[in-house]
Amino acid sequence: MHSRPGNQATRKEGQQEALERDAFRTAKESMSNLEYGMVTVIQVFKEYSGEKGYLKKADLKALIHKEMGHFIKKMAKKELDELFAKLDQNSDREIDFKEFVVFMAMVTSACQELLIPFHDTLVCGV
Ligand SMILES: [Ca+2]
Repeated sequence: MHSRPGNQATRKEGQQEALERDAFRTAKESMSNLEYGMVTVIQVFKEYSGEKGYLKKADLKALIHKEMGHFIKKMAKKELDELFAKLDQNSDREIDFKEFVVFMAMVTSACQELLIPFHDTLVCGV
């Protein structure tokens, strides 16, 4: 069976992506905890923003509930609306990555002030 040029291109792209994933996986293993944390922030943003590249309010809500449950208590609709408006600095009803990073900085700063040593772990109760 002959493969079509389109299939070859797709296969080549798949191989390139696999190589990049392997290289990234190798790099990730040698990263510091801080670098690993930064990569995780990027990956989580991409996971929830998807192809569109920004967070709508429902995306932010899901991200907070699923990824930040130890740091942020469940929010009422009004609280989420207020948070979203505060984070959406250019008022386009989307949270882009730069706006998201500000949110990460706000939460991290709040947690740093409230860190409570607890056995071998640190517990943050925002
Ligand atoms: Ca925005």
